[in-house]
Amino acid sequence: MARGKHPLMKCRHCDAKAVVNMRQHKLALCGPHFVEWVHKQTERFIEKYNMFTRDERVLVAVSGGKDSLALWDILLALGYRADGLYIGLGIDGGLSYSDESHRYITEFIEARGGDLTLHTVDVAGIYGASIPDAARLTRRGREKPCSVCGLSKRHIMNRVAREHGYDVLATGHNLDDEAAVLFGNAMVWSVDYLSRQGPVLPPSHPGLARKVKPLFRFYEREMAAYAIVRGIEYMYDECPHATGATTIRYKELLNQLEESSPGIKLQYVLRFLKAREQHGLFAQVREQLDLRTCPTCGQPTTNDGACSFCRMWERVNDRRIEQGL
Ligand code: Q46
Ligand code: ZN
Ligand code: ZN
Repeated sequence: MARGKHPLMKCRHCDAKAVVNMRQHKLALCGPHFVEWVHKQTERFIEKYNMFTRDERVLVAVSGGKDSLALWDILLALGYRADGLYIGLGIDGGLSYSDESHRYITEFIEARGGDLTLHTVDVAGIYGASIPDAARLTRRGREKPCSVCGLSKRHIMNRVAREHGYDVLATGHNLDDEAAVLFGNAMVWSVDYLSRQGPVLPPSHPGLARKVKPLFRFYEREMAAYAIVRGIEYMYDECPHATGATTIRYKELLNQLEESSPGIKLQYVLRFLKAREQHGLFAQVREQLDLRTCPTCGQPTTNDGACSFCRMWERVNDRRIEQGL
């Protein structure tokens, strides 16, 4: 777990051996001090970016991976009112990827006495087809089911948060995710995304939850270390459809830069956010975004008429009927 050439590096705060060495912070810590540091930092980020308060109800989107389970664990440890949401996508990959993911979440809950609230949405059970099947039935899934998947996850998260009255929807995106997405958006100057990407996304419609990413300043390897130190068992494998994704290539590229310039990924994201805030970058784009309300589901859309989610599932169900499925 410790990185680099100093296997016997000591913790900055005690005599114990460090389990993690964060070069970008010039900080090496033992297990207990690292956990304490992660908790304090998360609390600081939640306050600094006005993410949520202890009175608000938080819905954490959990996938069974290290980041989302670490996030849930941290929020519970800090005393926030955090419940979980698991979306069963119906993805197979050797042994069923989705079933395995669900198993890790169930174990996480059992390890904490079983007294946690988890909302589970089974996509096939509710909408009539799993994500890979829906992708196959529409032209969207010609190569990968990711666009069908992303669209559906966004919609379901909004829906569950609204139906159950959550103020906030929290996801486990870490710094590596944020930097890679920022890099991708900046590569093609996707001003629309660049105007919105950040640790807090205010609701665009009444009744929708605020979206927050409390872990966005932690490196991916820090979250892996946190999960291990805390004894959180998590789904190690990526979704089988993630392989070859552009984001993964960007992550590798950014890691090469990080190797020679520790901290560059963090600066890249933080300075972007600062420049946008201080100089009003992309503010006009944000104002011009013409959001309407989908007449079918009531969620925001840039479409005239039904949103992309409703259109897509209507097509899936038409095909299912045509094909007698
Ligand atoms: S979008 Fe694509 Fe992910 Fe959905 S199909 Fe798998 S890789 S899970 S973040
Ligand atoms: Zn220590
Ligand atoms: Zn809709």
